[in-house]
Amino acid sequence: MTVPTAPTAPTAPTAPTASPAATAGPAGARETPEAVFDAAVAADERIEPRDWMPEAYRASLVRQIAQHAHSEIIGMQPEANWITRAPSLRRKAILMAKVQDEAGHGLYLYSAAETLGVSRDELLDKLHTGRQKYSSIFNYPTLTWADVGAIGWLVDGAAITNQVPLCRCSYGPYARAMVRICKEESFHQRQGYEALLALSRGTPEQHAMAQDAVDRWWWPSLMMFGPPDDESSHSAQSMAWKIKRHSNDELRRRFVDICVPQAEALGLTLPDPELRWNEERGHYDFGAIDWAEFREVLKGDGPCNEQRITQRRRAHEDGAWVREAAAAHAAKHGEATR
Ligand code: BYC
Repeated sequence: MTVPTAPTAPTAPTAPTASPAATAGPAGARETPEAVFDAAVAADERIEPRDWMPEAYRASLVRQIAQHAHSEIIGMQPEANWITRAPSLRRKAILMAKVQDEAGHGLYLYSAAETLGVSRDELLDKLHTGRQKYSSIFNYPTLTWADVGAIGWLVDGAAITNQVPLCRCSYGPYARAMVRICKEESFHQRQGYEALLALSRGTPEQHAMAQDAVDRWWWPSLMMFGPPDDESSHSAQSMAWKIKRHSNDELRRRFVDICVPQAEALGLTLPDPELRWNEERGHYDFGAIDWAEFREVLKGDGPCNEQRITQRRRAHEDGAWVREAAAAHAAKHGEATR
């Protein structure tokens, strides 16, 4: 049986950049920077760091990119929990590579945010003091080895569905970072699927372990796409600016449609008795999401919120000497080459 294909990342679009503060319009009339920005967005051109941009556009990008970067580095924790207990050398090597990839994604994204005039230190401080969010999904525990497979299949699968359109985001540095991230996420999704398939086809105990993991990760994965469209405060503006290309509900529907046949191929059941194909809509109908649970997790009251942020602060403190050593080395190197 072939492993169902994960959505693949498109190659990097090569749209021209928005012209910096061009002032002459077609009839020679002077154009405001805002008009130049609006025209670039309308023409699907890229906005680059030195281009004029509305302050609200900049702030919204910082908010989204920072939340995204924080999710990548906090997301290392639930999976790292299983590195020392991976069932074979092969599984351990794959998992270590995956967790390292997530750190890399964090780095690309913090770098993209820095092009908007914020520093990484400032963003990390906001994460550590609860002033910026990270994805709700990482506040759930990884109780068994099968959770590593379920995260790869469902969490990385949801991430790809959400992030492939971000490769076409109007802000150049974010869009370009997403191209590479999506390629790596596709590999992560495949490894999760393959690990779950091995369990599903294993002993009855292994099959039950895979099913239990899917039962626990399915609904939180659907919450990753954010609140329903009528409660999404940022969607309309972000879509007008072409930061987001699709609404939260649209991407969630797309993800469900992708997962149903994959679950069938895995021999596992998605924990939703209301899941059925709707011929008229051309999509699967699915049951109601527990938005009260989502709000609790966002408020900080999910099963692992406290553990995740405590561990993150500790890792940051433990890494202080590395940052100091790197800064000292850079200063010395700078002096030597002056
Ligand atoms: N969790 O108006 P809305 C990964 C917040 S990394 C927490 O719809 P927007 C991976 C939202 O921020 C996965 N908070 O917002 C890593 C906003 O709050 P603020 C992360 C959420 O921005 C390692 C408020 O709710 N992916 O996959 O239009 C290993 C209202 O929401 C969540 C990204 O970050 C949530 N689930 O849409 C494996 C992708 N949902 O800021 C895998 C980039 C919403 O007003 N981000 N909120 O305080 C996005 O695409 C969009 O920001 C979202 C939300 C779709 C997430």
